[in-house]
Amino acid sequence: ARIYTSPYPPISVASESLFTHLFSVTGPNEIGGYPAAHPAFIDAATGATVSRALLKHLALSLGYALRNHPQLKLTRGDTVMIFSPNSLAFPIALFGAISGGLRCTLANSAYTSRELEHQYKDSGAKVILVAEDGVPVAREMLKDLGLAKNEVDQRIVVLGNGLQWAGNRSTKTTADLGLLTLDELLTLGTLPSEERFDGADTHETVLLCYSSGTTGKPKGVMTSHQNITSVLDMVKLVFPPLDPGKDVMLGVLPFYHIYGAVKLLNFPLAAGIPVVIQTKFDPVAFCENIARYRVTASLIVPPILVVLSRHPAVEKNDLSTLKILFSGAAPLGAALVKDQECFVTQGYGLTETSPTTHLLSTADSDSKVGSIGLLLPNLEARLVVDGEGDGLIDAEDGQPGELWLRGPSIMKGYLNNNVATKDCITHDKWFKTGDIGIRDKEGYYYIVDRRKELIKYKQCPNLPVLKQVPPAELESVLLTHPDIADAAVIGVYDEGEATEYPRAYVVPASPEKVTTPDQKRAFGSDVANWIKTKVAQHKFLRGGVIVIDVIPKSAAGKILRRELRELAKVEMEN
Ligand code: 4UW
Repeated sequence: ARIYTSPYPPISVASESLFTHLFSVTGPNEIGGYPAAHPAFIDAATGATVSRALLKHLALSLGYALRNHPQLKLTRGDTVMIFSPNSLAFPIALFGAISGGLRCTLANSAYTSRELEHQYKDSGAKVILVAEDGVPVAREMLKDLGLAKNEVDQRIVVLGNGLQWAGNRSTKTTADLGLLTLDELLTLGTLPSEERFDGADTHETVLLCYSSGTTGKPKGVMTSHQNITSVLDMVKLVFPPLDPGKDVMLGVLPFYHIYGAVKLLNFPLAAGIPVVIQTKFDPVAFCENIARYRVTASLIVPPILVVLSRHPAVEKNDLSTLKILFSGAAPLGAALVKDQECFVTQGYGLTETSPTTHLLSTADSDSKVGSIGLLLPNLEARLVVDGEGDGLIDAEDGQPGELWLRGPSIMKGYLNNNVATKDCITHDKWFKTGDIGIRDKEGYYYIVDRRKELIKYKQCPNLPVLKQVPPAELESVLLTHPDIADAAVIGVYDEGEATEYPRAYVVPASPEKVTTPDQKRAFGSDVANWIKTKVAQHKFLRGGVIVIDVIPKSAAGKILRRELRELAKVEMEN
């Protein structure tokens, strides 16, 4: 085998819990290596600020309530779900649960109750910490699970916006819904110290993000304390130098996705950098916040850059403090990068790799445009051409192969799903990313293609993240439509918007009624409208619904998506 190692010196892997790693007292008035009074999170809209010391205190208070409130009484290893858009309350909820030795499963804040139900059930969550707007969805979900009304209400904690805890204690932040609230829970007491995870305990799961992997149905990715503490130390070594006194990050990507959860909630805390929290992407607010808070760095996804590169707000605001934009989660076009005035560099990773495995350092961002950079310390990589048979074949230098990775930040596996885990982690611990990569002579990696079928959709301009749309899920919904006999979904790429759109090919149940182009168009738009009542916004069939005679399938019954993609290409060209 041709095994590539990282060019960086190895770091020593921590053997303490994530909470201890981030929040232990390291000196007089110092938490986690930086001044306790230093801001940790700032609410962009109001300027309300939570210091490192206050965050620790609030976390230990929530940890106390989750463990001791008579209605909750959670014990170590229990799972709590966080269902909220970005707000100051999010880090309090996350680190509160973690301080009490609990696992957190983070749910997409746009989920419908049907989508939420799968994750709630599969993760075995016992309590849902939910933003006020999400309460009806949470209630509906718990009711659908068969819980009685009083049981439903006992499982819910309303998060509010967290502002009350950032200085303004007189503001009541949540309506009275007859439910437990974060504000109330934070007043009950404080854990004397966080739950300890030492030595082998650090392999216990702390985070359960849901990722669709290759098969469509979202799976719980078991991320351990050690997965996260090692990735934090690995990234810190390679990340451009940050100055805790000066640098400020703007956090706009959703915290529920692994990219936001680790790189915006954990990493800046570990590096002593405050994060200004913006609830959702909007180009005007984004630029105004950079100017107002003298932001020096932000994490983005490629479609954000597309919006910024043609938006007047960029000229109207003083963005001179901004030094670096980090892009990730999807391919970044070189032309787009060369257009920008600040450094745009990229990272690569997956939910399953906690997430960052590659980073392009700012020094190389000009000469290696388009590269995801070098392999982070402590990681090994292979590029496998044929990973199916007994005799694995590794790609020659400079040739494409499926990227396999090994190291301390690879997930433990998928929750409740050994089959899927075995499919992607080999007996000798290699994780198969499903992405096709190339490594150049100097050790820089490039992602050229994706083996997997997931559609990565970016809803411009309001939601910044590239969301995963699993075709298999949309297909199964389409097949419940009485007038549809068969269906297949693929992503069609729109270069201008830097996003894929989900497109469905459908076979009508009564094809004789759908023959003229007008009938086909009408049938397609009826289906596209119908799907809007069934799934979250980001899964709408924005790439269109096309009537087709038969869905191409392999002998084994697998949809031949490649053929559909070819078809789509021809259709787009005409
Ligand atoms: N170029 C091309 C990229 C890239 C990419 C990811 O939703 P998930 O599971 O996870 C993510 C994680 C993104 C991320 C992690 C760490 C990091 O530092 C960073 O940038 C600063 C971003 O999106 O989807 C994983 C899939 O997303 C694709 C790839 O197909 C991968 O399997 N992907 N990053 N730079 N494609």
